[in-house]
Amino acid sequence: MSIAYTPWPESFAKRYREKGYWTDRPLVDLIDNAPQDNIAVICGDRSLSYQELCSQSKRLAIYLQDLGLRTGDTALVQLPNIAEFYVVFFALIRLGVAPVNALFSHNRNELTAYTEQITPKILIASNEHALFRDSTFFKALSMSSMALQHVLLVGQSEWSESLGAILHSSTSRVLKPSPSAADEVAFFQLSGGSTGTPKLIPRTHNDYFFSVRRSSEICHFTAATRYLCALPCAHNFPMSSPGAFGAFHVGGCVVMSPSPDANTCFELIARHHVTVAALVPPALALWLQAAPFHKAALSSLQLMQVGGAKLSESLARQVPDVLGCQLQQILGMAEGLVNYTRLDDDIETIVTTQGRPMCSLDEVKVLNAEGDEVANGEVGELATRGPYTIRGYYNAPEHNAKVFDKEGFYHSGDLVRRNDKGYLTVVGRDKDQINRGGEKIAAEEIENLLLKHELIMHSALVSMPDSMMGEKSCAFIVPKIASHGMKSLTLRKYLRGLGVADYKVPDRFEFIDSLPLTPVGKPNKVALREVIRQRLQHTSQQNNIL
Ligand code: AMP
Ligand code: DBH
Repeated sequence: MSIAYTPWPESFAKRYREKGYWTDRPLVDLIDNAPQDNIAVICGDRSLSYQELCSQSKRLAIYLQDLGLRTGDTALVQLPNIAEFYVVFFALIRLGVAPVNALFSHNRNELTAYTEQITPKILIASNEHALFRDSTFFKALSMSSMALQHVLLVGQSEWSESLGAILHSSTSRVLKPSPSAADEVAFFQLSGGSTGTPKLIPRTHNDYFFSVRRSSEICHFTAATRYLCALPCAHNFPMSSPGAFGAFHVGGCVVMSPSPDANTCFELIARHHVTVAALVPPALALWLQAAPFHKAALSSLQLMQVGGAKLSESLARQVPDVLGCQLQQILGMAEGLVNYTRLDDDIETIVTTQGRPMCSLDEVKVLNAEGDEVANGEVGELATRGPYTIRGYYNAPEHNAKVFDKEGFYHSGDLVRRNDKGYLTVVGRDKDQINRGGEKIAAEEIENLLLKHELIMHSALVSMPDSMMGEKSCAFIVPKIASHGMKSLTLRKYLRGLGVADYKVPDRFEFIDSLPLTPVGKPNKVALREVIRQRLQHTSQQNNIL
């Protein structure tokens, strides 16, 4: 059984194969074909060679096969930045079991939503996460989703099998691999989304493998590359742009960091001679502040990749001097298209644009509100299709009809300007999403949860400017009764009680009597963003006076 997804039309698939972009190989070849004695992953005091990564993932695959997992099944995985993330990923890929890799910051709300969508047979998680300290949540999840019968945990646990014990057990059995076909779904990426339920992104072996290979080439990754994985390992950026997989493809080494914190990372860079790191802009800002005191520690660093949210030109300009390495900007999306500034681009291009598409068959249109293409230099919405950009979200026909046009272009909701050389600069957004320093929040998801509160009549979540994060979130609340006595603290507690990931809990609440509306009667978010901008400005002026 294969997993249903919206395929590329035959004529496109043919072209992608003819061009050599799609090679019909399973993703597990990334590690199976690497020089087996090279170090693949460094994680704390452990280092795993490719041979160990391959054999551990085979050992786990045998175990999972014995449990009854088969091609076309799905798995829910939530792991922190540890080597086991890759062991688990490739074990599942060997069997044709497609995982959703939830972020470690995700909580009950998100894991439940993913479970409902993919009905996984197994959960693989860590006892470091509060949800898995005991069996309560897993039991509830498996009660509501009957297919979910198995659980494996990293770390000691009294109520589940231990992943570590399986990986280090011996067996004389040989795995019968059964990966899904290369043009079938290998795994699901997560979308930052703009809708009530988070949408899943089906990625095939062919399309993902290509994006990894081409990215690795653009960024000049080699067996000498030592890539620091400091962003959440399940995110598309550190996974594939070129990320850990780009390093695996060329037999390079991935150094895991538990967080993007400057001190933690600087120590790892110095100890393991890291050559490439990838960050979101707020983390970069903290590195730039800390770096002058740690120049020697950073001497091996050659390339600093920044993406996920808009990088200010002023921060960008500091990178070469302060970090002593080259900057690369990346505009990517888990749906596919990834743009890179090239390593030999002039400095102005590198600091003022977010790059150009990675390959010649990436088709990009910049569209005005009427859907017509605008001239270079003018602002419009970025729409794209290509050899690694999906043609539809998983099982979401209604939403797909809105964001994919008849020609199969994905309308990203990003407002960009394209220059004559094809480089894109992000200037804004036309989607109901807050980009909190690279972490995306779908406004509708939080608004719907707030509306379940018995004292709330209307809610609207909008972005507000923040000097560190770029954007933070502000919830405007219209209470059902005027003398409501509601406090921000109560609503934060309420949302946490619903199991919402911390980064999605609004940074600020504003209580108002009614929401301003657009002519068609929707909440006027442009007006609300202006209200909060003015209030923040007023507060900061008052603080300056005081
Ligand atoms: P996601 O849907 O979570 O994969 O997020 C992809 C979105 O992140 C893009 O559509 C952009 O809105 C945003 N994004 C990614 N990289 C950049 C960047 N370098 N500058 C501005 N926005 C970015
Ligand atoms: O924000 C993103 O989703 C992103 C950023 C940079 C991404 O998916 C990527 C590179 O591949």
